Order: sequence, then C-alpha cells, then structure tokens
Amino acid sequence: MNLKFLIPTLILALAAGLAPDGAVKAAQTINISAQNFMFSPATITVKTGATVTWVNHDEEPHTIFSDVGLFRSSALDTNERFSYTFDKPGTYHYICTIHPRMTGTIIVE
Ligand SMILES: [Cu+2]
Repeated sequence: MNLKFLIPTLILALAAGLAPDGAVKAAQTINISAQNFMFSPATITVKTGATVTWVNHDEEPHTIFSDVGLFRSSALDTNERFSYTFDKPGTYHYICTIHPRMTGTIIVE
C-alpha cells in the first residue's frame, strides 16, 4: 500500500479512538466490598452514570437492597457480585436484608 494513503488512514483511526465519545464511554466503575459485615466504603460519591459493583468478601451471604426498591440483589455468596448503574443524581440508601445493620449510601452527583 502507498504510504501517502496509509499514514492519513492511521491518523484518522487514531483520532477516532480519542474522539469525545470515547470519553463518554469511560464512565466510572466503582467497587464496594461487603466484608466483616460492613460495606466499604459505606458512603461514596459518584458521578451520574457510574456503575457500582458490590462484591461479597465474607463467608456469609449478603444482599444489596435499596430502601426505596430501586435495586435489589439476590443473596450474594462469597465473591459474587451485583452491579447497578446510577442514571440520576440523588442520595441512595441500601441495606443488607439478612444483616440490616449493614447499611450504605451512594451519593450521585
Ligand atoms: Cu449481610
């Protein structure tokens, strides 16, 4: 292939990879662990559109249960995960229904 065509093609391909929509796709992914019967971090602030993933690091099952019914996981066994994407700003509280003293808050800005 002629280099005069190849180089502009490569530059265009590179530019496409750096386009603004690439930045949009780089949404936040946040991990929260359930460990020692606590959520950690218990309170976290994220950007709108962030996906939060909870991971159970305990030997006991835990659930992730929104107090307003926005999201609810099944009982997560050890190393199981549950994710939810927060599309709207607000303050979201959740508990583990098996151990209701386990509470957490997601603040979405
Ligand atoms: Cu629990």
